[in-house]
Order: sequence, then C-alpha cells, then structure tokens
Amino acid sequence: MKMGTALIYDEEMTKYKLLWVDPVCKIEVPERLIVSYEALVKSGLADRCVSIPVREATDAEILLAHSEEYLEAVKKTPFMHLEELMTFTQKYGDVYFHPNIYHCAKLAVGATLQLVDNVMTGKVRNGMALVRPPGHHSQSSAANGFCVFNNVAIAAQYAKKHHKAKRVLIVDWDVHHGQGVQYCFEDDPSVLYFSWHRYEHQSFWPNLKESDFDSVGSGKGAGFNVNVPWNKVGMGNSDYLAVFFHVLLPVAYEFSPDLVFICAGFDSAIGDPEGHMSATPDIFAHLTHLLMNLADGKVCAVLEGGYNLTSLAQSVCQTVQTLLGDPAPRPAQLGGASAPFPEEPSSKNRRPAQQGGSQGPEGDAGGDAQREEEKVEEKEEEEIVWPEPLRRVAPSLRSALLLPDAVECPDGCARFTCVRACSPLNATVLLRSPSPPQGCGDTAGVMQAVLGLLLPLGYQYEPGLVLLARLPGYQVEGGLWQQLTCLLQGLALGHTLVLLQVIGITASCLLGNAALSLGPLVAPGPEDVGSFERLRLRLQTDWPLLQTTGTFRDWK
Ligand code: SS9
Ligand code: ZN
Repeated sequence: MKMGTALIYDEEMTKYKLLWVDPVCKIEVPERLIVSYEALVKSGLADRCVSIPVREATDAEILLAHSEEYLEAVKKTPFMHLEELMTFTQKYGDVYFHPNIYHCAKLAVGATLQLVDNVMTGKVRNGMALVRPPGHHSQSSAANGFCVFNNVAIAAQYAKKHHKAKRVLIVDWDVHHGQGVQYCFEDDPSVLYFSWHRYEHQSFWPNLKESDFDSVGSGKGAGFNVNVPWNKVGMGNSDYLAVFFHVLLPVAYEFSPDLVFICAGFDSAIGDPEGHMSATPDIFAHLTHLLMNLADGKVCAVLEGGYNLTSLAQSVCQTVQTLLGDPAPRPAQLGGASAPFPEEPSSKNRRPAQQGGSQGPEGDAGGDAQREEEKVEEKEEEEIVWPEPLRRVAPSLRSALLLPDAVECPDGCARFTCVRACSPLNATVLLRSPSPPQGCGDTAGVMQAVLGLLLPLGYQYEPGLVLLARLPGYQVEGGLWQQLTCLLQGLALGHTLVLLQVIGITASCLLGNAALSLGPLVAPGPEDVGSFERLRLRLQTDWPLLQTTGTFRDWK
C-alpha cells in the first residue's frame, strides 16, 4: 500500500525575474526555487520522490478561477517591451511582469494540476509542487503579491470537476493572507479555506479588513472560511501547533475532506524578511504530519512564499521528508510558556517586536528616513540565526512484531525472533487472549479529546516512547484507533510500542500508511464537551499548549 511521494519541478520556472528596481518585489527571486530544489537533491530526498513532469495549463483550466479579460491581458505580456511591462505591472499591487512570466505561470498551474491528477488517481499518495510564480494572492481579474494565476484555487476547482472531490481543504500556512483563495471560495461550502497570517490589526500587507477572524464566508459558504490573524510578530512553534490543535484540526476532521491542499509558503518560518516569525523549519514536519491522516493521506503541497533562502530550503526539505513518511524530528522550542500569546521575544533568533510608527499601511514613509530604516532592518535580519535542523534518517526497519507462533506476520513487518540484530522504529506485542466485542464510543468526542487534549499534552511533554495499549474494555472503533496510532507517531521520533490483540489495522499505520478517514463528524455530545473543557481548563495552567484563551489585552 506504500505509494510514494510526487515531486514536481521544472527549471523553466526559474527563468523570469524582476527587470527594474522595486524594493517591494526584489525578494521574489529565481534562486528561491533553485535553492529549494538543490537542497532536496543534496539531501537525497529528490531521489526518493516520484518525479513527474510539468505541463502548461490550458485556457479552460485557468478560467476555472480567472476572468477571460484578465487571461487575455496576461497573454499579451510576452510581447511587451520593458516600458509596457512596467505600465502593465502598475495596474496591480506588489507584483512584477516579465516576458517569460506568462509561460511560467501556466507551468505553475499545470504542475499543480499534474500533482492533483497523480494524487487523485492513486499513482502517488501525496506530493509537492515547487512552483514560481506563487498563486494565493491572485484574483479573478488581478495579479497581486507576486502571483499571476491562483495555482491552488484552480487546482481545487479542477479536483471538484475532474476527480469528483466533494470536499476540499486548503491550508494556507504562508505568512500572508491568501485573499485570492478566500475570494474564490467565499460562498462555496465544498472548499474549506484556512489561513493564518501576519496582520497586526490590519497594518500589515495586504491590509484588508476581510483578513480578520470575522470573515467566515458568506451564504452557503458561511463557516467554511477560517482566518487566524496574528496581531504580533515573533510567533513560534508552540503558537503554530496550538492553532493546529485547537482551531484547524478539529474543524478539518469535522469537515472530512477528500483532498487537502497546502498553500505551502515558508515566509512563516524564522529569518524571513516578510514574516518576522520565530517558528523553526522543523515545525513544518509536524504541520505536514498532522495533515497527513486527513483525506486518506491525499495531500498536495504547493509552494507559495518564502524569502529567506536558507530557511526556505530547510523548510521545503522538512515538508517533503515528512510526506515521504520519515518520522518527524523532536519539535524544538516548545518548552517556554509561549502559546498561544508569547512573551516578548527573548532568544537571539527572535526579531525585536516592531517599534512604534509602523501602525499605518507600509510604504507611505518616503525619502532618507525609509532608506535608513531599511538599512537597520537588513542589519537586524543578518543577525537572525537558528540551528540547522538535525539530519533525519529513514528507519531501515519500520515495524517489528512479537507474535504468538500461530499468528502470521503482516506484509512489511518483521517478526521479532528473526530480527534480534535490528532495531525497528516501532514494535507491537500481540497478546493472546481474545478481546470481547465492544461498542464504539462517540467518535467526535474522542477526536476532540485527541486533538484538543492528548496531542497538546504529548507535544509539550516530549516523551521518548509512546506506549499504546488496546486491551479489552478500552476498545475504540477501528478508524479512531488508526487515527490515534498515526497521529501519535509524530511524537518520540516515531518510536511507538503497541500492545494489542488484533493486528490488522494497526500494522498498516505502523508501516507509515495514512489512517482511514472517519467521515464527516457530528458535534460531540454536550456532556463530553463539558467534561473535556473542564479538564482542559484544569490542566492549562501547567501545560501551555492547552491554553486557548488570552487576556483581553492580547487581542483587543
Ligand atoms: C510589505 C510588502 C509586501 C508583497 C508580498 C507578497 C508575498 C507573497 N512589506 N509585498 S507570498
Ligand atoms: Zn507570503
């Protein structure tokens, strides 16, 4: 059942660049793609992926998310001279055109569609498309924020149309709000869009009212748009995990998507000149891992932003290595009482909080003062250092079992007697006595407890081993057990010891396969919610990852 990870990349998409001086656009460089791909090659990850060729998207495909007028206008750009390109560019915000960008934009969409085709037909389990230009800011009739065509929005429409996907989840972990994606699916309940973004009370680009938490979608799509605006910079690993545990994952599991897209922008990582956040590249291993048991594992990651070449390349590797199924690293920097609203930045990796005077929209200051400020900023950014993520290894033996003689060993697992010399990543001990059949509990309630209580506790505690026991009287329904087994493998470097009585469904998870979808969840019972909430409130003083409420001062 192991199916592989697609990697879609073509050097052609490095072949356009900014042709004039523009301080806003100078960070969007071809090297972004080059260093990302080179890092994947150097680390041996590219070799382990299934390489899939790109193609140009057709007009009809682009029109899934764009107007004809806009497409026709962009079509003319390959024939424009410098002056004309500059004039055309000025119609839009924070973007630039180049004679080859239309070609690259068609490849970026086409690459994303290739990924969707291969994932939806089961040729691969999941994959990543490394593309330029990015997509999530572009709108029906507008280029914006370095984006020309909305790669992921088009691909979501395409998956609905050509692969009968009924529900699509888009997780936008780029540090900017993908307003283009939000606009595209505002009234569409079949696409759930989640975005966190640097916001600072609307003073950060794109400075939109509709990026705030109260934009939840409209009409039938009400409730299917989730914005998490960060009103401070310096957000770290705990903050990202807390939002996944307490906001995104409960909603995502209830939604039960058929396909998951990641608008995989890495300007939300440390060192980025746009984001000014503190989360380290290894956090993307966990964010990826936490999404990999939705939609039966069908995850399509598509590059968006990321402007610090070092942190970008490291983050891309963390994401791809996790898609490949390697155990996630120990999550760093969860110790501090940072979630969900961190103390003032303290470590050297953290950029000092913005000084006063940055309240209004950016770009309105002029002249020498601004240039001075830029110099200072550049200097500050040079100082941001963080440890290189530790090398992650693919386990040579993933799963070993201690079985009674009469029981056959499942495919892919090793029987303990013959593997005395090896050290498997995880182990299962099968117990002899038969278990009495048990009714399953309230699936929704259990998932709420797993996501909102167990995982945050586990991540904060940082165990060296996860011991799972499925014994008589503790019977949980099969799908739920699989979810539990898979999700907990994000802890303890994947070291899991399982005690159980029936091997089938567990072995699949221990071998690295995705847990099966639970289907859309209904609301958990009010009694469950009550006791769960009481428990969370009691524990949150000692376990910061359980905190879900800040003081009024923090969010006013
Ligand atoms: C504010 C200028 C922001 C646009 C950034 C677009 C990022 C796309 N410093 N400029 S991921
Ligand atoms: Zn961005």
